[in-house]
Amino acid sequence: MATDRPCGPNILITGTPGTGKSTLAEELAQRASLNYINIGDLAKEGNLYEGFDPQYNCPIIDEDRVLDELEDQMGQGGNVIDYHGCEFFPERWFDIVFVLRTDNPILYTRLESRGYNGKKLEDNIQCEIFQTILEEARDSYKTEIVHELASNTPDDMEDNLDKILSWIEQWKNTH
Ligand code: DAT
Repeated sequence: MATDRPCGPNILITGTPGTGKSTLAEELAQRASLNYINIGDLAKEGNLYEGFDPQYNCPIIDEDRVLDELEDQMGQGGNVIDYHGCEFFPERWFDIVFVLRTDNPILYTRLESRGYNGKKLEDNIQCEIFQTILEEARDSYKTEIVHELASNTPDDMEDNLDKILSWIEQWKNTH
């Protein structure tokens, strides 16, 4: 993680797994010179886990320790956070929240090619059908800072990058 932190907004990129969060957030952070933070990777590197979920065959993130780990850095701004959930972060952390959305057949293919199958695949597809993450974001942050972005095609990705980069420029002009 970078120690020489740039000033700038804190941006949350969230959405169902496979919607394109990491691809978008990494590219965004690079183009805007912000810090990219993938919560899954952070937990893995710091072993910030509190157990194991046998149903999904994956470790359970210790949310309190993740928050402690990030508090100082978030206070300084200039971070792009990438995570498939959003309700456990403090509301004050984020200047803007983007929820990526992908049409079901496209998401299904992406998750299948990632090796998801059975319940894990079905649950993630259901999560997108019921727009669970979008609802979670709207419940957790002021509605005016929550934006839904289509993430089906490479053109969508470029459009989304352009939109977010121009929002960052505006933010910088007013802060
Ligand atoms: P996430 O971080 O949400 O799990 P990802 O960034 O790993 O998703 O993307 C999953 C796959 O989909 C990966 O192969 C890249 C591809 N992808 C992501 N966004 C896309 C888009 N807008 N158009 C086409 N492919 C996309």
